[in-house]
Amino acid sequence: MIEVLVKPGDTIKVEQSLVTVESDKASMEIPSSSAGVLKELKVKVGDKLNIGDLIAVVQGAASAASPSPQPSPPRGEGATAAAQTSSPSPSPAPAGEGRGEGRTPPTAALPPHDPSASTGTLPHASPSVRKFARELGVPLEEVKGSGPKGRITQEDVQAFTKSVMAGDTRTKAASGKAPAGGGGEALGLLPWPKVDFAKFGPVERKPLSRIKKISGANLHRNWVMIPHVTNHDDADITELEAFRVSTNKENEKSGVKVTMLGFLIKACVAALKKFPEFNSSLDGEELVFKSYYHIGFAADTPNGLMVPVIRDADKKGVLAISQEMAELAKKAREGKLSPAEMSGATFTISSLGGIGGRYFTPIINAPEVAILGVCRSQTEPVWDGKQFQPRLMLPLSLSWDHRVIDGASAARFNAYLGQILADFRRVLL
Ligand code: CAO
Repeated sequence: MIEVLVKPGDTIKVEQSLVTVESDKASMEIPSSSAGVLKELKVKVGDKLNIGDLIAVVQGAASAASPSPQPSPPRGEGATAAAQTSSPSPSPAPAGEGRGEGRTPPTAALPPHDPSASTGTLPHASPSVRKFARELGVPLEEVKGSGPKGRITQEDVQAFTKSVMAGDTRTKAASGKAPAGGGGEALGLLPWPKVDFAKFGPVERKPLSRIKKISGANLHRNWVMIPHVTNHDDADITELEAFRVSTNKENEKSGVKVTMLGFLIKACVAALKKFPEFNSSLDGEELVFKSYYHIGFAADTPNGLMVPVIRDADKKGVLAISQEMAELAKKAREGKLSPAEMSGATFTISSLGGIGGRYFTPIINAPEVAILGVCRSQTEPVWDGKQFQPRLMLPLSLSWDHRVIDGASAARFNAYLGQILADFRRVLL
């Protein structure tokens, strides 16, 4: 068995492929003979399967009228494995799901499966045709079957592909109905390559976390829709770091620790005030300038990236900002942030300073128009006109929306930010 296509908790349809098996001559998918919620998988990648082996336990099962379907011959020949779902099972059932009470309901009395019915069932096609369609990125539910009872054949899939390539047919995805973060067909791109990774070595499949799914879709949209440019610069934070260290010593008892990010938030507010277009949003052909300064900061959590927001950062001191940041970062890591605590940002900072690196190209958090990426500071030789001086330099990477901001403004923003970080008294001016 080389691939598992379902997981416990999935709602399974009749004829839906459960696993892929491979013999030395061909690979093929094994379809489910029952519909219902998948309770338990009885097999794992690497197992050897024989005809009649139990693959999965399906609860609330409604099965096809025919006994467990034998898979159609694969492309290639000599299939050696077949399998069945929770219907007649030679294998021991799990505790509480044995053949007596508590077992998944028998399926024989349920109405026969009508393959031509469109509701609740997959398009009528053999596993090998479904695999073929998946490799090409063809949405089978949009293909008209020419076989008996509307069965979709390999020729139907080929004809559909030709028709799409010739521009005679548009897939639903290409008509703008693609799910967020879905295939590239909507952009007229080739389908995503479908690779059987297990052919090249052992693999493990894990579902994306909920946060990764949500943030991924947002990042993808922002990256595709915003013309990004990133300016890199360095700020001399030698004095500021010394001040930070002494502040932390003085405040040791208060329990509030100030990191460079606290100063950066404050410094960015000053730069946003001087360059208001960085604190704006694009709305059609208008720019919305905001008179408030809510700063988002990217927080790395076990479940993925989150962006809590420090509200009214212009009205708060660095100590208060640092304390709030620590609380919000803790909440983010515990998955306890409320939507309100993650909304309304006018500008975002993504700091990898605690981790490392030199520069990167952060993706703008729409509908904001700029984001500052910060990496780890390091002591570097800086020429002062007479000699090299050891200075602590902070790498800055500012990504900005070229529809709203020009390169010159971005360079000025970074330069001003650098001046503030080099001498924080400028914030008072
Ligand atoms: N240069 C050198 N050291 C730095 C630094 C910098 N720019 N920024 C932070 N540090 C140091 C801190 O001083 C601290 O040192 P000590 O432990 O010796 O006191 C250490 O690095 C850890 O800092 P921190 O990361 O805990 O605190 P922070 O305020 O800098 O950042 C937070 C807080 C929540 C932003 C951070 O923990 C985090 O999650 N960063 C990742 C953000 C991210 O994933 N961005 C990528 C987004 S795109 O995928």
